[in-house]
Amino acid sequence: MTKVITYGTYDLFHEGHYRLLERAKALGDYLIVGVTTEHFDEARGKINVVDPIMKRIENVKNTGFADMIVVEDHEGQKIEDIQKYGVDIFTVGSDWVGTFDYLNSFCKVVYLDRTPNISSTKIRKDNYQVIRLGMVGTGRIAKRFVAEARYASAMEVVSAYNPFEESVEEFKKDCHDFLLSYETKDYEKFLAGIDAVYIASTHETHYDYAKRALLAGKHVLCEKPLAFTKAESEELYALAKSHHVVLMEGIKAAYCPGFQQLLNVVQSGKIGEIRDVEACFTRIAAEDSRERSDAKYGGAFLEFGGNALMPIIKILGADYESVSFDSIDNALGTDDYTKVQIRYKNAMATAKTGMAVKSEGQLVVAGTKGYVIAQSPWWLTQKFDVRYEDETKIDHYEPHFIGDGLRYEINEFLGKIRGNSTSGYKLTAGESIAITAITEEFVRRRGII
Ligand code: C2G
Repeated sequence: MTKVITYGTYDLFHEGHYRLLERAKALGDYLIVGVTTEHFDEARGKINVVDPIMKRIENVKNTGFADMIVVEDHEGQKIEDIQKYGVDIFTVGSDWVGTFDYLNSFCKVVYLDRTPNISSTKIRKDNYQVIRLGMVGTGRIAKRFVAEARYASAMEVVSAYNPFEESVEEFKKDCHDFLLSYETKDYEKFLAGIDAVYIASTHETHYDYAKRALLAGKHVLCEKPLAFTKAESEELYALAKSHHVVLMEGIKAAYCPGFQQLLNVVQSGKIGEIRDVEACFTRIAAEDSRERSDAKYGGAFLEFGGNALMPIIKILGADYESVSFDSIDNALGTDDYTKVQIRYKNAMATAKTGMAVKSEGQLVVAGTKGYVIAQSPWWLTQKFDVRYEDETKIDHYEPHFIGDGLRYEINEFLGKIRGNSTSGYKLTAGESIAITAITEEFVRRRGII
């Protein structure tokens, strides 16, 4: 009996998949099909998969070609499977020619011609209306956004808005290949040409730009801080709801797979009950940078508070008893360093932010049985440990991570727009509002508003 094996994601099952399986089966007597897990796909850079694994397995099963279905969840598994199941032929589509030649030492490798003009990517593009996205602000982060947006399925960055023409000119030099139009005067005109907006302008402008976009029926992905008051934040989420559009606060770490895994570990009971969360986010910005020289809206807390507060609110919730701030200010009166202390009934938390102070960007979650530590930069959560009283016992996690993290945030935004991920559990409206409530305490105490 000749045993054949093939692997794939089989997302949005199509004729190309069907024909591949049909020919794979014809190569022998017994066909094994490996279907990838979401986790494995994410690790190999496929972050746009739509169908859940059970549906993808069901679709393969329904072809009637597979005698056995296995789940592929890690690199190196192909060799294991080939040996375990005594496979004679490994086959895959011709888009992979060369990649799997190394399997020749274990069995025969056959590349089958790929069916032309059909792919999951194409179906996603055809089925989904391409989201036309406009960016507000053309600074550093906008540049990063454009670069990462290339990995998004069926989304195009089509325009940018910035009332400061010099900034637009500067930006054009770097990104003219990608952007079609620039608007420096009429925000409503800019909104008319897009479906969604990414707001990456200065802090104090976020609320107004977001509100006008929501009122115009546009989806909004807004950099932190979303707003300066809880009431404004609530108003924005209510507007998004009543206009049936998505509003998401761009706190990147919340959408990174490693951070989600860290939360799962924390919530699994492994480190017992949580008693302390400490998160730090610092950067030494140039003295003449906006972040340091804007006497009103500059400073460490307004820049990084959202990042450092996010894990605290995610882990300990919004039901705290008190919050206090302590800052070291510069000559302009903005904070170079701010520590936020939050007291809960049975836990406490510290968020440290620095704009002219450098410290270890770590996240430590302390529990009654052990602690989780994600070393710098914790917000990308590429590595973290669980440690215990017994220092010889360490559980090390190294979740897969690609790019600079923004692509996960963009992908979540698109998923929500298309209704594939509606729960928004990664950062809920309630959590985002709770972060704004603490920001409000800060800006009120310092007389910023
Ligand atoms: N395929 C094809 N014709 C198409 C599209 C896909 O023959 N028009 C083939 C692919 O070459 C692959 C199979 O269908 O053999 C499944 O395709 P995907 O779901 O895209 O999976 P892929 O990323 O190719 O997974 O471990 C996973 C494997 O390495 C390949």
